[in-house]
Amino acid sequence: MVLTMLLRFPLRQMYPMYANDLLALTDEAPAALRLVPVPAHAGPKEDDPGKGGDGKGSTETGTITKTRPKTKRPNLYRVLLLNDDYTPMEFVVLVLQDVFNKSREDAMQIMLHVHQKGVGECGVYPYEVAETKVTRVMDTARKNQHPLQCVMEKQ
Ligand code: TYC
Repeated sequence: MVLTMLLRFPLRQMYPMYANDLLALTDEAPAALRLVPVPAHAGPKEDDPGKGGDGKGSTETGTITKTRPKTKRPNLYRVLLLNDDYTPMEFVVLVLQDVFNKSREDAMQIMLHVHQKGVGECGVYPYEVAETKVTRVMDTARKNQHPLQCVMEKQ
């Protein structure tokens, strides 16, 4: 009710074009206009002396809440292995097991797919995880003098 009074004057006079929006914030709004239903227990208790609980509702308050989940899904990136003619198959399988936590069987399948098709997906990750995996593959390939290439692309 306090809010209602505040909103009635002078805001409503100052912003007549927002009259319905202002009304929607109050507990006097028709149900269809209300942003948030004011719970029955939000007002003063009838037997609460000193708080204006005189039944006239002079200090009636309501909590206006509008919860909106702020979770954002991260952009995802595919990490891809490229085929070449020189990197040993066994090395690729070990990299897939070590960097991408693949089972021996899955690693073998991915390696053969890349060997036959030219490119294959090792996994899909948020940006920084994907970047770290690409770096690990490239570093270990270079240290072992293999030309194996690993790239990431936005999904
Ligand atoms: N083509 C390689 C060979 O025949 C094997 C290989 C597989 C290399 C996958 C790279 O990403 C790769 N030794």
